[in-house]
Amino acid sequence: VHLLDVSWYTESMHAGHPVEITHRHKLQSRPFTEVALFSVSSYACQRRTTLDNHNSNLTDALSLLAENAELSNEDGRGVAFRRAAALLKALPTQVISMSQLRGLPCLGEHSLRVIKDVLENGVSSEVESTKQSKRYKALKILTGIFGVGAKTADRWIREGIYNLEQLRDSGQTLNRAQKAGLEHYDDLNEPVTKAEADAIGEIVQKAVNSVLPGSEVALTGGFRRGKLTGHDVDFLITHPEEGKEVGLMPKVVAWLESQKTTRNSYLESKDGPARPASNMDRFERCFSIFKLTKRKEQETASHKIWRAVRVDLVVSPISQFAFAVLGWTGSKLFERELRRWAGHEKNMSLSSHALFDNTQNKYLRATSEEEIFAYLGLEYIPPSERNA
Ligand code: DCT
Ligand code: MG
Repeated sequence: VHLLDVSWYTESMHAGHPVEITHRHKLQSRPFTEVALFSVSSYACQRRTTLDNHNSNLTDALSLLAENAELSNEDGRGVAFRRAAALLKALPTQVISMSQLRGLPCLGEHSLRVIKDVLENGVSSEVESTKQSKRYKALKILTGIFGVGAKTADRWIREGIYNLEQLRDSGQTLNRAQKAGLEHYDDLNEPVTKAEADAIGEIVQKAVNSVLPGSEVALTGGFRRGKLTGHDVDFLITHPEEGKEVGLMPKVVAWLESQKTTRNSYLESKDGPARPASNMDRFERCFSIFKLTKRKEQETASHKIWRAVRVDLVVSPISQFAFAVLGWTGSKLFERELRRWAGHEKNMSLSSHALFDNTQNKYLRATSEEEIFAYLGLEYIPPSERNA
């Protein structure tokens, strides 16, 4: 495995930010029982959430219900479950009794019901019935296709399509991304490892250096937060001289495509699935499928010597780079909470491009994530503690 030469990234990951225990954790001793009480901030961006989750039995249940809500276009419900799960991820110990949760924020009635069920019965009946439901199973299978979102999957289900075989037989017209998604279905649903992410990082670095020397590549997304696997690999590209990055993406894509006969990669999709709404769509962004050569020991019985991996490339001008790094590092909930904090508590608007102070009526410039947290009046949270 080759290591990526992205020194600024390594620096910011190892800059020695102290890991503080922010959750005051009291143990109340009573006869025969010990109940831990927690005090936790209500915004996820005020908390330190590592990958060390002591309540995965509860967070798995809530995350599944969140996913089901999101796939059913019930975003409000989805966020409520996500917030509840994120709060539990930030607790320093395992919850064993409902009484420990008294007074905690983010836990709505519905989430508390699910938690109670899991604590008392080991599983949540709602989660179990959701998992078994024909609709949920179909939504999972169909949205597992690159380029297929909840809306498309829902339409197909209403037309009686519940699995890949039925989709193939249905004669539905698929766009280019969806065709690729179907073709590489198994590969793309296989988690990407850190080693594979690093190997892809090297390819991206090479591509970028070839078309514009001096450009910088930063790993973002889950891998920057220290995750060991992901559903894709996210990169942010910039150049230290403002303006040099203009038009960079098509050149990088062309370079990657030109290498298709070599060991590395070809870009399957330049435009990918529907562009995301919201503040994410102004970047030069590229969803792609890389063809990653497997190492000898990874070759399977099928003797396939490569696998498909989803890669997300974003180009940012250097003046916006700190905001882009912050915005693309995630987690999704952490980002959502940062924007909510900015708006509700600070009268500011945060995006992956900029921070606007509505009170002073001006943009606030920043060259580091630390500065942005400072503007927002938040304690700096390093990437490894943004796993909300
Ligand atoms: N992002 C966001 N809001 C979205 C989508 C993405 O803020 N609706 C940001 C945060 C994470 C980053 O973009 C990359 O997105 P994903 O790859 O979907 O997330 P991830 O944390 O990298 O998850 P995974 O490890 O599964 O790739
Ligand atoms: Mg990712």
